Amino acid sequence: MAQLRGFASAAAQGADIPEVVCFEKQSQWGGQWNFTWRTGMDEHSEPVHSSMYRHLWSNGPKECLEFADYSFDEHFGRPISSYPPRAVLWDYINGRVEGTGLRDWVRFSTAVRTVTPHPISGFLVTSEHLPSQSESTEHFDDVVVATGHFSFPHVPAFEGIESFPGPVMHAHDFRGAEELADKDVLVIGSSYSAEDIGIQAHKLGAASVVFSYRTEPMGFGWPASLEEWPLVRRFQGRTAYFRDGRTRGFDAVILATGYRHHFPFLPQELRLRTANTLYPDRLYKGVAAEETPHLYFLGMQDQWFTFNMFDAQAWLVRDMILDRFAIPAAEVRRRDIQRWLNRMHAIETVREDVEFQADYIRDLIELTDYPMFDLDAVVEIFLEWKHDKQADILTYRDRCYRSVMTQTEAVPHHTPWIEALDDSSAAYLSTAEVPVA
Ligand code: FAD
Ligand code: NA7
Repeated sequence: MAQLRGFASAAAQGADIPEVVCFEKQSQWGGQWNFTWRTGMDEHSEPVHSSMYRHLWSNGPKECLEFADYSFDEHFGRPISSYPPRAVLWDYINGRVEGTGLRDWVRFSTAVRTVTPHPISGFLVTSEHLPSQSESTEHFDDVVVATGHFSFPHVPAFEGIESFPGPVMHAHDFRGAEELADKDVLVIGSSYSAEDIGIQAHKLGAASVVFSYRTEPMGFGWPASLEEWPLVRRFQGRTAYFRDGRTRGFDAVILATGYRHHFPFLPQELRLRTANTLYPDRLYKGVAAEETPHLYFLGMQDQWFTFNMFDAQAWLVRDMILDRFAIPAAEVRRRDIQRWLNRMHAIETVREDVEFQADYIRDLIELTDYPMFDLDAVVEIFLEWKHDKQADILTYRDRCYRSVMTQTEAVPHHTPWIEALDDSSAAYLSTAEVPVA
């Protein structure tokens, strides 16, 4: 959606843009934010893309992801809270592009099957229109891969887990915590998914949650029924045996063990191979395949920033495709990539981590006409957010921040997050009307 918007914005300023075709395997746009009740396979027997769950709310302040060319004020017409539920964020990203004609550029319900370098130039792209099962192969000069990297789960095995009698699922298949009420839940992993699924389970009445960490505990001040234990060594029936010698019985196991960058439609040599990191190697400016001209990737980084970072990337990729930005020689590209990798490897603090991504985005925006915004102010919001979570993991979503785009102060949601069970857009937006100052 960022890439489409980037091209549309150049066209609106009179640029001659190429034909743009977007293949989207779902019948709606919005990627992860396009929630589905399905797990496993979709209606066309394709792997389900979205990993989001019914009661997911933004896990970071919306002030950190706001588009620089389309503010929350512009979309909602009044201040809203800082942590909207997913339906409200979908509405925001949809609002920027809906009604602008961009849907005509998208072939919905169409999955890309293969992308093959053409012997002379460009790529041959084979796609399948899923409802009709009709396949077509077309030539494109440039290919932008924007398929996300939180859809194909990383699912490690644990000795004896096959004897566990209750539900065992990866976070990708988690759709809601209702069934965890009164249950003793084991969540393996110690990152965003573990944290949020654990507190969702608590919110919806789980009797207890044990988080099991491999490297580091998350270290929040958890309520009494939530605890962090070291890694599980093995299971025997419903009993888990932990590294520190403790044992405990559970009713459900959730593997919040992360995702894999997975590009089944690319030939082996074109696939991006990386862990979930701030600067995947072999991407010039974090977007252009180092060894394959005209192949680009968006959003492949580990993410503090999201929507506005995708914009910064999309605008630069657009300008690379339009030849407004000349991609330099191989040695220059390698030096630039290496400089970022060296800096990433030297990161020691959370502040340095966030500042790294802010500086990366600044570097991109300075190369295009995407509106520059106060990235330093956003870094401070991220650090405040970290602090708020540390202070109270159950109330951080009730905090409010000021937009760096419009200076509008968010307003508290009518219901504290822990009590808010109806997170539909209608319920969320049913607050008293407060006009934007
Ligand atoms: P995606 O949103 O994953 O979109 C990729 C698109 O590519 C999908 O529409 C998919 O159908 C399509 N596609 C994939 N393969 C093919 C194919 N072969 N052919 C055609 N189409 C294909 N970010 C935040 O800012 N705040 C949050 O609170 C937040 N919470 C998150 C919670 C969860 C559980 C997850 C998984 C992610 C969360 N994120 C959050 C990060 C989220 O991934 C980004 O906000 C954003 O969705 C990434 O956008 P994307 O376009 O890169 O990828
Ligand atoms: P992340 O952030 O990639 O984290 C994956 C977690 O899984 C991390 O704590 C890992 O531990 C842990 N992990 C991975 N493999 C194992 C094994 N074998 N055993 C135990 N623990 C393991 O993924 P998330 O799903 O939390 O977050 C991804 C996005 O989804 C994020 O942007 C959110 O907004 C939603 P480690 O610390 O590496 O030892």
